[in-house]
Amino acid sequence: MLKIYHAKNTRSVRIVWLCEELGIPYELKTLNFAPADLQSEAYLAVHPLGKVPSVDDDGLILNESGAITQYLLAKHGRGRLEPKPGTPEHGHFLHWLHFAEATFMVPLGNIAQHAFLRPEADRIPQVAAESQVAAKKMLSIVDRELAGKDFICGKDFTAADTMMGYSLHLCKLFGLLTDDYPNAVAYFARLSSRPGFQKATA
Ligand SMILES: N[C@@H](CCC(=O)N[C@@H](CS)C(=O)NCC(=O)O)C(=O)O
Repeated sequence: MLKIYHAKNTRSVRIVWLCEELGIPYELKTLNFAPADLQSEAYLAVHPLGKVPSVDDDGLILNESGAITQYLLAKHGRGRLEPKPGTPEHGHFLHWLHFAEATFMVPLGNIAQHAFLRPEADRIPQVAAESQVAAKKMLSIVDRELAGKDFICGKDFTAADTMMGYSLHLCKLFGLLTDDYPNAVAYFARLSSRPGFQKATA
């Protein structure tokens, strides 16, 4: 059975949520978000940098939330949660799936490090401040994209939403998801009411 290496409120939320949406059976390997677990010899054999998520699918070990998402869709999706590959709609879907991690998570990761995670002496306030500005700019872009839409790719919920939903979950935790972004606020309310999201963030 698929094993998911998960820590609370981390990017592994995306994978647990996707499995819930697709009905993929999985075994959760829950780690504490702390060096004792992430940097243990046993976990470094699964992820050489000691990050989450990772999955072990009958011996195939994968890291990277976007790659795991695409792998699980290809293996179990049967056309669900993505537009037909090769169509313009699929190109759009891939754009938002990857934007959620490759672009949006850059300032959000810096805010996490420089406002919360690092010991106070190691935080650089300017990095946190500049990252807030960058994250707000990205939120504006997402907000504009969502005008008149229920989900990031249109009327249908897709795996781009499980990727993006985690980024917005962090925005909410960091106090960035304000009424300045009404479409994003409504979208996140739609996403976070889904049972799969609730199970993944419990
Ligand atoms: N690009 C990777 C990023 C993975 C990542 O940075 N995960 C964070 C948790 S959200 C982590 O494990 N950080 C622990 C550390 O850097 O020590 C992905 O999308 O899976």
